[in-house]
Amino acid sequence: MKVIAADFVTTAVAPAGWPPADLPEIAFVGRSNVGKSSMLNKLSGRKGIARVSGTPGRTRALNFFELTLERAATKEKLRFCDLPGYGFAKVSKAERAQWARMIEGYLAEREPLKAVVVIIDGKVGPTDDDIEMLRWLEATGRRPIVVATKMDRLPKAHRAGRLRQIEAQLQFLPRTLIGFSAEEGFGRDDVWAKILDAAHSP
Ligand SMILES: Nc1nc2c(ncn2[C@@H]2O[C@H](COP(=O)(O)OP(=O)(O)OP(=O)(O)O)[C@@H](O)[C@H]2O)c(=O)[nH]1
Ligand SMILES: [Mg+2]
Repeated sequence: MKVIAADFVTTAVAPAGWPPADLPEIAFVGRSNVGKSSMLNKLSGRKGIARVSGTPGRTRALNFFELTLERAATKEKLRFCDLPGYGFAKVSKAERAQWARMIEGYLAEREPLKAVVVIIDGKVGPTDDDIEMLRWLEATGRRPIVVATKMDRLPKAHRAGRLRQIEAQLQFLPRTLIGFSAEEGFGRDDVWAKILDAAHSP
């Protein structure tokens, strides 16, 4: 599978700004600064398509990207949505509530949304916010693809054990956890396999 094109489409703060519902869509959610934009860049094979910030809480709107893939000589398109990070402490309660409305509104209502990639920090492990998000997705019937990122921050010999440990913490989810690193590039094929699986499901 090759990504032959990846382009930023639009930014939206309200449903009126969402692109037309004409392509399978995959959303990326996670704690602020967890590495959502970096993962999106890595999956796209484009360095700067989604902005990577050193300042947590920079992405404050929904950002949509369109990708064209080539597999076995056939082309297909899908769309990614990079969501604002949750759990960022340095914002007012009102602002946080507004973010929650924007994110939950999209996740609950977006018709072509096929899967939600929930990104967890592999070193930190699942936070209360992560668990709340996963339970909320289960309750709304959305399919989560759970990925532990920044795995490069752990010594190689500890990585597999750490993944099993996080899986045990997420026992309420009947899913396998994927280990990922935007820095080292591993996990990319596993995440893509899950994304394509979801994109092709009815
Ligand atoms: N070591 C390491 N650092 C990473 C990895 N992924 C992201 N980072 C770093 O983590 C920081 C945040 O990355 P972003 O991709 O901007 O995170 P985000 O979740 O999009 O952040 P917000 O949009 O602000 O919520 C940056 O300094 C990245 O370089 C990774 O796999 N390994
Ligand atoms: Mg971001």
